[in-house]
Amino acid sequence: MTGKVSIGDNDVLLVVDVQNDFCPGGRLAVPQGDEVVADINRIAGRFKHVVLTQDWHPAGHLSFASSHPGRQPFESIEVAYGPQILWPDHCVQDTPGARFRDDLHIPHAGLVLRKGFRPAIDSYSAFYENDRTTPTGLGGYLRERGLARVFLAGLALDFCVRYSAEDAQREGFDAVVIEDVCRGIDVDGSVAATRRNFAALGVALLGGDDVG
Ligand code: VGL
Ligand code: ZN
Repeated sequence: MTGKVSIGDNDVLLVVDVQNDFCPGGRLAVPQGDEVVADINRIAGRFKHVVLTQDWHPAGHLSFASSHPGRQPFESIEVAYGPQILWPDHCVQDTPGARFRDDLHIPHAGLVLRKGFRPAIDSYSAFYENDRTTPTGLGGYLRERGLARVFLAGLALDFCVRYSAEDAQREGFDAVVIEDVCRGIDVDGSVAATRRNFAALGVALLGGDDVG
């Protein structure tokens, strides 16, 4: 997708996990994660409909390496629903790291969707948890609101943005990732895998300057 895209009443901006722990100084810092905040604020101003997602784990969450003695962050293990990457403790409910960045300023956002709050299931996608069957309810919300095209921005490109965009597309929405307002973690080639999957599924990529 190139050139100016005009944003209308059936479009929604999904702002993914712009939280302290995913920015420099945080527990699971995404390199340059803080750089996207000002641009996201600006782009959000173009949208009538904005949804914020918030990674929101209980202490001792299954996705934390610290919950698995002898395991290290960024290793992968098998859990009940399949492979799961282990992370440093991050976005623990009601801690400063789980808060949105102070400079994120989108007062007109209509929904804050929390995810990853079940102790034994991680959730990268804003639509389905990592067991790939537990819905968050976001699909129903968007459909009921008549929102058809889902633009995505935020952190991390290769995890929560990726899985949210893929699920949006699979659920029959048109997913558009605004690539320059995302940053990736890149675990074992996950950024390259993200680009391959976007191409295979028809997830569109766009620059922030193209959002008119
Ligand atoms: C995320 C890893 C673990 C993300 C969340 O927001 O991309 N990544 N939890
Ligand atoms: Zn998480």
